[in-house]
Amino acid sequence: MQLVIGNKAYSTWSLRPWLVLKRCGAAFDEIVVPLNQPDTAARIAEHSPSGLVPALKVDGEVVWDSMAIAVWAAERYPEARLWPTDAHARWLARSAACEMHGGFTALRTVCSTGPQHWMIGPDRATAPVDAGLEKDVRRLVTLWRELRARFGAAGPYLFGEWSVPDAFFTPAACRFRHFQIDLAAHGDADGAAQAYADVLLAQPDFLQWEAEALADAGRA
Ligand SMILES: N[C@@H](CCC(=O)N[C@@H](CS)C(=O)NCC(=O)O)C(=O)O
Repeated sequence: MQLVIGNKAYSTWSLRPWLVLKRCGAAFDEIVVPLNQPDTAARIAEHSPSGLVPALKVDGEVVWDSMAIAVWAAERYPEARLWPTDAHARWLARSAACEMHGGFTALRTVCSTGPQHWMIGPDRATAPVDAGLEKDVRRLVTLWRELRARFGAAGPYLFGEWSVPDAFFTPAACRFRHFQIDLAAHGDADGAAQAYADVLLAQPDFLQWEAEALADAGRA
């Protein structure tokens, strides 16, 4: 089984299924395609029908798109409990992960970096907080606070134990940290959303990704 990903310093989409597969204890090799290079598109096209990474090569098929890989993994590794076991929690976990997967365009465009910079590691920057970014940050803060308050009793993650939404929200936590977004200024009155973001950024698999990203980028 091979996971085709972009280089770890840049590819937040690749981070998500990588975290999911790690959580499953899956044995997989990485095929890393450096992004922002003249031959990037051609190299991705060797593996992925969509022309995008991530893609998972398994059992003679290619499963592409980060969410499709997470869904595949939940089927293949049911013992990993990638979605919450409680039905109501599971419905909302899927809604939250899909909302992140398909939305938050302002967050992803305003809080974005050029090819010489990345959101992993100690670098910090600022972003202009326009109306679109304000709306996205406030929505994420609200969502995280509500789900943590309702389902978070069993652990520090969004639904208590780690589940797929945590993979999909880890890049948002990276953006908040890198661009120094003060969640308290966007509705996080008692710091519950910030505490959740901190948990995502301290998760051991994420720390491994971050260390490898910095090493790849010559910053270790
Ligand atoms: N919806 C896709 C988005 C994937 C995506 O946009 N990947 C970017 C890299 S992070 C990509 O492959 N870009 C092509 C390129 O850089 O040439 C997913 O969830 O997997």
